[in-house]
Amino acid sequence: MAKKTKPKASRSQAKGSAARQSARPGSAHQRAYTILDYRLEKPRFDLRQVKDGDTVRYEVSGKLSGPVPPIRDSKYLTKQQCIEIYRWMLLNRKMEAVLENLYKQGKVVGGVYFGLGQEACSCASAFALKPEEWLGPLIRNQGSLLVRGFSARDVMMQYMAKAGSPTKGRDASSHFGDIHKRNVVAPISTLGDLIPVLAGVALGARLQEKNIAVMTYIGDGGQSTGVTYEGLNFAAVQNLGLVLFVENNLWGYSTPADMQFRVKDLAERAIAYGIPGIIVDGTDACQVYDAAHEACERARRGEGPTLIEAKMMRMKGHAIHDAAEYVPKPLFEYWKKRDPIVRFEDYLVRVKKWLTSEENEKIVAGVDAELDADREFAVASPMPEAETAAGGAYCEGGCHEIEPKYAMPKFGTSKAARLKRSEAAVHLK
Ligand SMILES: Cc1ncc(C[n+]2csc(CCOP(=O)(O)OP(=O)(O)O)c2C)c(N)n1
Ligand SMILES: [Mg+2]
Repeated sequence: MAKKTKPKASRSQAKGSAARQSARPGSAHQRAYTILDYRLEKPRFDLRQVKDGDTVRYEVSGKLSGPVPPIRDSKYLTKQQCIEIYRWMLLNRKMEAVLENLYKQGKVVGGVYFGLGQEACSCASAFALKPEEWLGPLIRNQGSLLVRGFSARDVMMQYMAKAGSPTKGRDASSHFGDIHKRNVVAPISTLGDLIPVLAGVALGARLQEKNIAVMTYIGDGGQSTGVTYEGLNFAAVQNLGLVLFVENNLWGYSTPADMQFRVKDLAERAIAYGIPGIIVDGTDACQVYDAAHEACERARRGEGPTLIEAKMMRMKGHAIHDAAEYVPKPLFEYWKKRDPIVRFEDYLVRVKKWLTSEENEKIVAGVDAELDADREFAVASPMPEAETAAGGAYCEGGCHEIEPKYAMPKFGTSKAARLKRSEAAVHLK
């Protein structure tokens, strides 16, 4: 006789009972996790995909008319530092306007990428790093490059593939860094790949008994890649000082964020890695800085990685060729009112009175003058000589010497150091 087995619960029944268990308030089966949310406003709208004949379009509904939130006072930034970040943001935006013009004049080789609306995220995040720490920017983080010491001239010459550009005309967009002076890892186009690389930089520093902060970025689209998981998980289990900004700008090419993930906020993903997750308004430089600073301080204390989700909107298309027609107009109107530079200017001039109108005008004029000089220099500078075309793409004996910055672990003989050594042996097995 066949043995009678208890019928298994169907998938939906099992799901239902688990849901009931976790829904019981105060139940021992319920766990709570904390996601810090620094925002002063939580946008509430939904995007719907609507079929329109043979094509699809997106419609937005929800609360799009609320008042614009104020800038949140920073817990750490001084008046002077706020003004400095504001200037970087202006330079970032105005430099991109120059790039757009250079493209339209046919002077750019290839496309141009913009971080319009994301200047606070790029500039205030990179501002939290110390010079000896490391940054791995993405294509939209041209503001981060400026903060790390590249000039607008470098960026312009790079887009125009000039002989004097950071890659000497070998690349015509963002694939440049500086491993000698500015500690910038060149962006890698395969999305997510910078994360394990930056984790590796932090690991290298730890082998030198240094806890440093390393920072990189990933978009709302790119965060779905496998290597994002692998890199961040590696950083988490190794307790590496990675500060990962998830730039949720609502679009990945023409795919809305709602079609990229099912969690409410991407910061929730931090829970699965066992690391802190924080949400900031990516259009508020003070919030971005404070979250970045706290994450860098954790990193410097050897407490491991932090995931910071910065919410904002990509205010242009993916690149210059993309008019972003698929973005519903009310979304642009909503985010335009939350412009990071206009609001920061208002905060510095009218709310805090840290800048007079005259001082502000002087800053703007200074940025314009710097960009005029850089544009003139970049446009007038030569293209690479044709006969050099074959060189420099690969390392040819000495053309491109990479000196190791990090040597073998320098462990001392103290008990604490011996402990560290045995810990490292376990970590590195
Ligand atoms: C692994 C990988 N898949 C696809 C691409 C092609 N690609 C380049 S940018 C992009 C969209 C990225 O969107 P998101 O991560 O949200 O960044 P955003 O452009 O909004 O800053 C895609 C799919 C890529 N570069 N790498
Ligand atoms: Mg995106």
